Amino acid sequence: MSAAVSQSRQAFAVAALIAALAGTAGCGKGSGPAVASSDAASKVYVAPGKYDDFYAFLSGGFSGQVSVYGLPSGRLLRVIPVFSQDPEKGWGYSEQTKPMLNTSYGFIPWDDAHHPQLSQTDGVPDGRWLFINGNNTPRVARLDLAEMDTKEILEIPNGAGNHASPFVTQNTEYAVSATRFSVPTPQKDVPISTYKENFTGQLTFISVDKTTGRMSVAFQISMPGYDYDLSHAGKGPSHGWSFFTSYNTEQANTLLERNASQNDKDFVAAVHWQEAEKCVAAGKAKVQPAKYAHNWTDEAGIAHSEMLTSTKVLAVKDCPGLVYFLPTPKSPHGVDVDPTGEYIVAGGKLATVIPVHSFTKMLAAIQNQKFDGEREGIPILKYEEVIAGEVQNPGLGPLHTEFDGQGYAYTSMFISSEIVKWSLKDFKVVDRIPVYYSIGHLMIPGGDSRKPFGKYVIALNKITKDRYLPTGPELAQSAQLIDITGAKMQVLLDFPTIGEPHYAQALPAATIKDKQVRTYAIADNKDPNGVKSEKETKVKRDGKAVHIYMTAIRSHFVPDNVEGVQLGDTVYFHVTNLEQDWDVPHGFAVTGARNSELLVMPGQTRTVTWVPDRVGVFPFYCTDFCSALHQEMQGYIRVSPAGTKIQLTSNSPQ
Ligand code: RUQ
Ligand code: CUA
Repeated sequence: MSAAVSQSRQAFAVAALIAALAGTAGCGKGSGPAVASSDAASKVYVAPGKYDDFYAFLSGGFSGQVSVYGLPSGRLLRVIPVFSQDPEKGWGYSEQTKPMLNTSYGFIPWDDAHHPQLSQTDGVPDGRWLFINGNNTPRVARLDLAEMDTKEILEIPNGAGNHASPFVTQNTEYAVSATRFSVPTPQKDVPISTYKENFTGQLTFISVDKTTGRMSVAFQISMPGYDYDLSHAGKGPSHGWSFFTSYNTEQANTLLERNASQNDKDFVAAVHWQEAEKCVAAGKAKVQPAKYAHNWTDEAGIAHSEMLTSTKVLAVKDCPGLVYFLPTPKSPHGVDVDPTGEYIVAGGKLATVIPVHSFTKMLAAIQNQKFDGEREGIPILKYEEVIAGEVQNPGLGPLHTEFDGQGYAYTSMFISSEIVKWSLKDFKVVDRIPVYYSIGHLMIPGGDSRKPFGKYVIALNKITKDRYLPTGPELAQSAQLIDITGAKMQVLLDFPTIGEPHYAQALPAATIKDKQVRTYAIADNKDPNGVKSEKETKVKRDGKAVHIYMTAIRSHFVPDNVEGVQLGDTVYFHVTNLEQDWDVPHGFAVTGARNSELLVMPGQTRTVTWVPDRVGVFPFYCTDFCSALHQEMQGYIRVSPAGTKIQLTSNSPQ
């Protein structure tokens, strides 16, 4: 099919699509129940006491967290707090974790977490780290998969809406970030109507230390003021490149639903980051002032925050060969690279076909200068020269594509609420299955890597109308587990998710199951406020600050009686959990604390701050049912009037 024909077909369909998008697109239209077949139950049944085959990491969207599920059972195993304070675990409430949520805007207790990305070695998930982006106040977090804990959060300078992130390169050389919302860079006070003159986009490459995982902003690329939406890195032959979708190449600054849907094609930006490395090494990047926070947790489990002050910015004009635009219909969203690294698949929200670009053809087109003009110094490659093919009549509203490693691609269709399976050989649709409803992302374990593990695809659905018992005005988002081992896809299971699951990642359980940390060695506890035994516990006054160095072990605190605190004091409970047994955290809470509990892992120290506001004797207790005498795990703290003669004392052995 010629590009011209495909274009006119698109033009016809687009008006209808915009109308459909504005309405109640695809939701609960009663397209018939999805009935799982009779053997579905046995395929997802994991007998009590047995483990699942896969760990799946789902983003929590506007919950700001990551949730861990077992597949195929769909059992929720854990919620890992990342960008949002989590009172269940004291995350962002304890003194040791608060600095993790620091930003150049101050302490921010929430973000919108979209795309988990497993670290990769040679293009295969290696089970070391999980990265995830914060969309609102641009940040990228790194989680350690042996502890299932957030270890680092890096704010992205010059950013706004960090959506195309963190999408790692083949050996986790970089995690990327891009501005979904172009903004004046550096920020300045200008009329919004000067968008075209004053607003720019930024692509950011964050280097990841091979051994420690430590992130730092390596360089940024200043781009035309479009909206950069999603990304994936090249792999195999296309290693060295990263691809970013853009929309609003119209550069509208108002009513984008119409004004940014004018152009027939927007762009996939192909960025040759290996070229950028050379340009940066040759001193072609400009050092610009920028203020952004870098937060990390040290070996002692204590978070630190530093404010960084500059970034290296590369202008496209100073680095020829750095970026090319691949014309792509129409307001593309996802961009996904197949396991061989040859095909670059974009999901045009308003497109009627799925365009598949060829990396080989792209290189040839660059070589032979098959350009269709340029935008702000970036050559636009001719569509016909780079396109490998178009998937015809795929459905409505293609968003994201994953791969099974068997030569097939699976694309989510938001508007027509379905997953479409098509062949990478001839780009023909071979199967489709309805999902309930309005699917965003989809995920095959390893499905964006060089070696998909296959077996299942999970539909990550936005709307669940009529699928679950109703729960007031809002219903849980949902995931649907679909078997992809046969010729026909088969729905196996629905399970509700926490927050909005945008993207997800999964890997075989064996990769990380045996690496799980069970306890922290008490002998290695390096928290300056930790103690290693009950003998070391004590209370200490330092002006108006009262420090209680306390231990917890089944089933008591030491000390458990403290007197001599007075109104006006700030009390720090430094609680060390002396247990050296797996799965025995202790909790800690005190009456009237304007704070959360602490949940202290074996061998760890956590500190909660308490400012008493009245005289009396107040209980504290363990919040995590730890033993037969858990209910006895309690104590008292006495608060006297300001200026009392009562000395600070406790019943600790010292
Ligand atoms: S984006 S579907 Cu971040 Cu597609 Cu959610
Ligand atoms: Cu310790 Cu309950």
